Amino acid sequence: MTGFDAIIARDQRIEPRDRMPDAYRATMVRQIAQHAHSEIIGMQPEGRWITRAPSLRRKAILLAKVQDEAGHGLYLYAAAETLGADRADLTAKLISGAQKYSSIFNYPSLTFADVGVIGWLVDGAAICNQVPLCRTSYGPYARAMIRICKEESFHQRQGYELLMRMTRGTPEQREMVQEAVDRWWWPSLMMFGPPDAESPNTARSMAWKIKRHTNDELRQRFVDMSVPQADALGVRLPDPELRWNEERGHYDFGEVDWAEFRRVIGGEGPCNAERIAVRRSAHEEGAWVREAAEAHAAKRAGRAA
Ligand code: BYC
Repeated sequence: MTGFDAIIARDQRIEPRDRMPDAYRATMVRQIAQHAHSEIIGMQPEGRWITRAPSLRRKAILLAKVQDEAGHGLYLYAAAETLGADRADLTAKLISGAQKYSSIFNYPSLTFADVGVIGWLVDGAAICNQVPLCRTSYGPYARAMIRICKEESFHQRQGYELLMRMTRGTPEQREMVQEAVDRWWWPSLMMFGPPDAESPNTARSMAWKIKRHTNDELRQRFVDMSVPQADALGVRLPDPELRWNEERGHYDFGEVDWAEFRRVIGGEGPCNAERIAVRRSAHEEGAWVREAAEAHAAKRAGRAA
């Protein structure tokens, strides 16, 4: 065994100059681009709360978090470029709907409690999914994920800390948290992707060590992790079938509404059109910045020559 297969078998990393099957390259570009797009679109639901955060401290924390997400998007676009992808082309594919981003960001953030619940559940699910990606087989993606995961843990803790404050506050604040948990729980479970039996990419991505666990394995890990956290907060997870299964050593949980998942990734979620419209207008209104940066780079290159 030589080349690509040997590197994978030895559990080493594939680097940009290594030979790799075209399908591996295409899968990596698809996953990294979707991931980058998710970070960028993911700035929107929370970003709208920056001006309305209830204190200077909460504003500063939220601003830092949303800025981190922009940074994650940029590391990931840079990782996709090492595979030959073109950043402008990736942005065009996001805006035209040719490439996906995570389903979760097509749900609205209706109250300030959503900021806490997004941190706790959405970033919690993201960490569960992304920690194993620190050992993914493509080197630049794995290295980007190490830094991203460190920042994601800060995001998750800020969400949990906000919820601890709110659940120890007034009855109205506790109700607001519960209502947000009711809305975000099921969409958070959808973040792990379709059930294994309906996941066209899992088997091959596991063989190539891009994915280290299946969608269902990670979803179960997230449920097991979240139940004690919900108890500690004093909130109820909106699933009547949720109960500890002594034999399996895991929590059993109800069936995700997969028809809703398919609708949301098919473009019919509550906020798909708005998310893309905002991204499109930011891109168009930012054209002068890109042109100015290019003119500046050309001038410096001219001077250096
Ligand atoms: N939403 O065969 P499957 C964040 C697609 S950012 C939309 O199982 P795979 C954060 C899937 O891509 C969170 N699409 O695919 C940011 C595939 O598409 P194609 C983003 C989904 O790739 C800001 C098709 O359905 N995280 O954390 O083996 C603030 C079939 O699925 C979804 C990442 O991107 C979904 N939920 O596994 C806060 C992590 N699920 O082939 C937080 C990296 C599936 O039709 N990605 N699809 O184009 C992954 O780990 C894997 O790509 C997935 C899916 C587990 C998501």
